[in-house]
Formats: sequence, C-alpha cells, structure tokens
Amino acid sequence: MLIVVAPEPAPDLVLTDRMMAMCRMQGIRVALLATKADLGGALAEQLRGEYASADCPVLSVSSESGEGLEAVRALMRGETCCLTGQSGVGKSTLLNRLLGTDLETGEISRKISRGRNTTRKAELLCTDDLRVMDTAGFSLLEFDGVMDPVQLKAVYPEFAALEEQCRFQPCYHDTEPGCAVRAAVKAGQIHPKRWGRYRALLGEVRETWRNRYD
Ligand SMILES: Nc1nc2c(ncn2[C@@H]2O[C@H](COP(=O)(O)OP(=O)(O)OP(=O)(O)O)[C@@H](O)[C@H]2O)c(=O)[nH]1
Ligand SMILES: [Mg+2]
Ligand SMILES: [Zn+2]
Repeated sequence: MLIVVAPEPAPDLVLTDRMMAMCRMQGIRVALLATKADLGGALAEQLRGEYASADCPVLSVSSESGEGLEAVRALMRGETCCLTGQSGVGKSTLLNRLLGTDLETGEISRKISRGRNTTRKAELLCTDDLRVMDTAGFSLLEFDGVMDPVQLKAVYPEFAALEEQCRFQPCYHDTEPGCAVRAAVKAGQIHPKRWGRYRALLGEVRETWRNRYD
C-alpha cells in the first residue's frame, strides 16, 4: 500500500497512521509517498523524522517535476500495489505520469482546501512491469468493527524491541508507570507526534471495545 501524503490538502497524519495500522493488521506492507515535492521538501523531511523507526520507506516524489518517479517505479516493480490517501493529494496524477494513462484528475477546492473526490472507483491498472490500483480518496476513515485494544500496539514496529522492558505486561504504552515506550519518546528515539497519534487511536479503539455489547 502506497500511502500518499501531500503538502496540500493539509496532511492529516492520524488518517495516515490509521491506514497504516489497518494495512499491517492485514499483513499488507506500506510505504509513504510524500508527493508534490515541487512545492517544497519540508513534508518529506517531516515524515522521515516522524516515521524513522516505523519500518516504512518514505519517498519524495513530484508528478510536476518528475523528481523521485524512478524510485517509486523501482519500489512498485514486481508487486501489486494500491495508492491510497486523502482526496486531492495527486494519486491519479502520479499514475498518469508513471503509466501514461489518462485518469481523471481534479483541482483542489480553494475555499475548503480539500480534494473533490474526483476518482470514484477502484481500478487495477497493468503495464508490462507495474500492477497498481487507483482508489477513491477520502477525508474520513474509521477502523471497521470492534478490535481488542492490545492489537493496536502490535502493528507499531517501533514498540517491538522495547516492549519486554515495560513494567506491566501487557502494557498499552499509554500512561502506565515504567513504560519503556514512553521513556523512548522522552529520550527522542520515538517521535512524540507519532506516539501522540498512537494514543489518540488507542483511545478510540478502547472506547469502541468498552461499548462492544451495547
Ligand atoms: N504542484 C503539484 N500539483 C500536483 C501534483 N500532483 C498532483 N497535483 C495536483 O493536485 C490536484 C489533485 O490531483 P488528483 O490526481 O486528482 O488527486 P487524487 O489524489 O487522485 O484525488 P481523488 O481522486 O479525489 O482522491 C490536481 O490539481 C493536480 O494537478 C504534483 O506533483 N505537484
Ligand atoms: Mg484520483
Ligand atoms: Zn509500555
């Protein structure tokens, strides 16, 4: 799964982390594509910082200037891939550049700085060396169904090596005393924003779990 993020529309990394978690629960490998790099390189740099220990490649690419296209192609070759991400980040534009297709693309609404949901269906496109699906963008995404809260931390690779040092087992790496993950955040080994988003998602999963019999 190639999760596409752009400087515009404004990135919502909670959506990114939710998608990443959902993919990993299904055994799907993920990469982050920081696109529209022609608008500036700050986003790719930010993502490289926040996802440094998240076990996913971060690629910087621009469909406008052509920067990074070959690296994306190399990553995709020999795999069946899917592009996902907020509406308007440039998924269809990127595929047009990579495959020479003529998928419909759409302007971003100036007023609300959001995509217009131009792509409305998922379509698998194949060339000699690429198999890739374009999908409809979104601005909202929910976990489907009830999940035991301990399942969430299992899809954060940055926690794996630390876990057995936590004082409590199982530890949710939230507010527990003696949590090795929180210590790693304090020590700068895990990015505080990535951990903060994990805690937000954990809160949500717990809430659904608590109300599972309602
Ligand atoms: N500057 C710049 N603009 C881009 C780039 N890629 C796409 N865009 C613009 O971003 C807008 C949205 O592009 P789309 O390809 O339609 O975005 P999408 O992700 O497919 O959107 P949905 O189909 O709605 O999910 C268009 O106006 C594109 O021209 C890029 O690399 N640089
Ligand atoms: Mg599209
Ligand atoms: Zn912990």
